[in-house]
Amino acid sequence: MSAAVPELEPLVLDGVVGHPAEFADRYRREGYWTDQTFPEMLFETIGRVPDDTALIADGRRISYAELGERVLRLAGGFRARGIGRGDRVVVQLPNVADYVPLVFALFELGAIPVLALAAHDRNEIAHFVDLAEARAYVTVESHDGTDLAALAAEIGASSPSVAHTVVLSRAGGGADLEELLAHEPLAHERRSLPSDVAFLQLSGGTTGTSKLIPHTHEGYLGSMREAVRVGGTTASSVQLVVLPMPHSFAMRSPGFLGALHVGATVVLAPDPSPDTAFALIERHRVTETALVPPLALLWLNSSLRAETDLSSLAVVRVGGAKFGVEAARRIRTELGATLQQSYGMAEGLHTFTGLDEDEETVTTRQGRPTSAADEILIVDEADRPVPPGSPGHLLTRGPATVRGYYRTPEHDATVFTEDGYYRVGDLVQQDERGYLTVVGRAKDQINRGGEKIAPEEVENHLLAHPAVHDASVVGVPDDALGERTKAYVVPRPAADPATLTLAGTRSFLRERGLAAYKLPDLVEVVEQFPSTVAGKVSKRAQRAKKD
Ligand code: J2J
Repeated sequence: MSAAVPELEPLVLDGVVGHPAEFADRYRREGYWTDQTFPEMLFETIGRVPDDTALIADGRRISYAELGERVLRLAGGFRARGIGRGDRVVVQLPNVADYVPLVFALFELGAIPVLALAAHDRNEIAHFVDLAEARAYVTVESHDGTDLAALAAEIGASSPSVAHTVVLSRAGGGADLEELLAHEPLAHERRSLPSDVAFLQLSGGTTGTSKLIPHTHEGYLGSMREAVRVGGTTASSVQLVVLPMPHSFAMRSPGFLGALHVGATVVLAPDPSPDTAFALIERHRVTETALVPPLALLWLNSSLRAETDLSSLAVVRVGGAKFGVEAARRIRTELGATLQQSYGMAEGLHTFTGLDEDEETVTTRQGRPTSAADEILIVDEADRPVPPGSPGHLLTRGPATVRGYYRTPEHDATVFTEDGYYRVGDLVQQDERGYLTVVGRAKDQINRGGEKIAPEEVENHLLAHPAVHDASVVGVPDDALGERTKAYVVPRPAADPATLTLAGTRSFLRERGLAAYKLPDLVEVVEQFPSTVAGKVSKRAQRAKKD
């Protein structure tokens, strides 16, 4: 008889605010949270459909059994490097085949991946490494011209916490990965509890530095299962992932986690262009995908549509930013697919329109919450409920939504109410059936075609420019992206404003290690900023000003 596995104690991670016991009990009792961890979810599927295709990426086809084998080998490799339960590991990868096995290897160990975007640069990565006191950093040689191998070397040498770096070659693979794979595979067993923090997800953010969101196994898998239910993903689905995999829309709405949960096939697109995506859809008979509105428009307007067989595409989910009604109608008429709008936030709540809904609802609403336990309040400036159907600020709490960010108690005090509601920062209205329409945004955040930018972060960097006296960054309307980024700068008295060109400003920010998607699209040098009656910078006036 084998020795009994000792009972695990809950993981203690400082700087994490959990759900109060009465709420956690309710979510478990009502079945939203179950007794399952991420690796247990995956290995359950592997046990059910070992020979089915789990992943198609980089020209490779990986079965569920092979995926499991790879996860356990990589877990053996990480363990040999001393990575274990509770250790934070910054993972910064594009959509490559080894994304899923690497992240699940860390889950298997109970280690906590910090899921960065491939588009991030030195500034963001250094911040995540410091904040999370990461023990390891996993990345690729380079991405979109950013030399990440050099960054890994720099971080490996300078960070007091980072003991290991793993650098994949540009399209995945490479010597570091082979080294990890060379170890004895671990046996799959419970090394973390469903109530443990499983990973740290990025928040779009509104303030100077990005926040990390601590999601537990039970909370995140719960929200994924609800999305699978309303999204209709089944074992015969073939899901194309075009959005960055660390994004919560791509991950759990229902995302690749939902697909792995039901035993579907996940196809990874190395880039979201119609060229690449349409060929994959035709070749692998893709049935579902998730897009941000500018991508949906790009696909709709592509001449390649006529030349490719997209008839397998049954469901197209669109979210991340407001999708216009006219474009929304075209998903059915021109792509021949059912549109499922989704509104959500990495902090937790996600909403969907139903698959068999009437045209009016599907094209004008952003969906309704997935579970009856998701609590929604729509309030005025003083937190008083607005009359039903009127627009107001969205507050929410529930089984999917966290109660605080990682290690930011002061910030939490401003964005969570005393009752634990998250102040989303969006203006919404709700119809009598519970459907939400997003009508505006109250938070200081730019939504550049689904990519979220905290103006304050960019402003802080601009203020370090020797010729800048003051800076204000806003989102201005843009036909293709919804919004693009405009920086207003007031030069220093003796400065030569000629240094403050768009190109000059962008290269200055780039040299400071800021991700490319956060760079301003427009720069305007002004003598002073417009002000509100209260004497603050009027960002509203700056947003409305014509070029
Ligand atoms: C208008 N604004 C939207 C929509 C998000 C599913 C879907 C999206 C996200 C996401 C997500 C919008 N219409 N349909 O995590 O699981 C804006 C809002 C929101 C912010 C959150 C998911 N869908 N938004 O986009 O954390 O302003 O999550 O508060 O990236 O995007 O952004 P993010």
